Amino acid sequence: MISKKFLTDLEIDRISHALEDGISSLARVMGVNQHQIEPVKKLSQIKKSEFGTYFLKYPGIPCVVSDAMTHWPAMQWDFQNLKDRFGNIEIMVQPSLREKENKYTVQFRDYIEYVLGKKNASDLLQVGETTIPSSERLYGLAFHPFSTHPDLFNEFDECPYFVEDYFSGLIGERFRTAMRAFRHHWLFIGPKGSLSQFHSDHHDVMTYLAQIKGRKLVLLVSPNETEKITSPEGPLNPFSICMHTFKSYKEVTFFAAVLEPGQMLFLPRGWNHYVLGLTPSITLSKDIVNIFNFGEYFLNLFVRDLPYLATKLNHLPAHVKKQIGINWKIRD
Ligand SMILES: O=C(O)CCC(=O)C(=O)O
Ligand SMILES: [Fe+2]
Repeated sequence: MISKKFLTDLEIDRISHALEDGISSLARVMGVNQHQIEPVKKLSQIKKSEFGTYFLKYPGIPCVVSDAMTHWPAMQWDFQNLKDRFGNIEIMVQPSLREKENKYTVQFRDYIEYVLGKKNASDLLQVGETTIPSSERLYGLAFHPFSTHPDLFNEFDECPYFVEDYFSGLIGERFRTAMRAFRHHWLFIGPKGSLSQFHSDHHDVMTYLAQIKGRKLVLLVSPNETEKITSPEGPLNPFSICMHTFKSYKEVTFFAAVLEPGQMLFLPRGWNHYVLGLTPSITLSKDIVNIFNFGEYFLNLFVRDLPYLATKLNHLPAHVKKQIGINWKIRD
């Protein structure tokens, strides 16, 4: 069994190699029983009217959809043309999703060279910044070119054909501006070994992960089993299971899939996901809200997390605030 959070290239190759024997071969590498690994359902030609009832009713069933992105201009994105488009932008990179510390600002152009293995982490960072251990990968997961390049919205579907989405379905320019300002779109660009540790998405949104380039391993755990993969020290790392901290890991079912370009993973609300880049990759992700999660989303964001929401609105650019009619400011 592999024993660290960040995996070396060799360890990732070992996982890729095991995957050639099928998804259940992961059990061997993870040190769990074969029956604990289930393949994620693969779907196409989905009827919207049936999808909600069968796949989204809590706790829902995650799935990989193979025919939602074929017509997207975004399928043409690659490392080179994104570098040509956004080379001068500065982006924030960090070792792993939800990592609070160790965030670094780097030039997008240099970061792409790093993603492709042509630069080391130390070449990327400014003089004076601490050197990072060579096992850690820097992940460009806060890259958000959409506000400065709204033309990007014409290159993919904000709402895939098989699902309802209030963010894109409700009409009105003001509403759309507000929703886009909220940042419900995410572009993840990362090297081989990029890591998003087990987490579920903010405020109970549902999410799609659209794979544009490269391959990723995804492991999913139902919201009903969250406590089995959670400890005060952090989430379970499926490739370094610590018996003491996670007594019940032998009871967890891991839904697993390898995401290939053109495939879209759809996650109902609350599903825990662990995502490992098997190669350099580009993934586009979008939050979805509809009748199946609106209640929880509303309670989370507008009731429980109201101070966060107010602060976020307070910090929107002045022209956006004006456009959507925010006439107030938070007092110091
Ligand atoms: O692709 C990844 O590394 C993680 C993506 C993710 O967690 C999300 O979009 O919600
Ligand atoms: Fe996520």
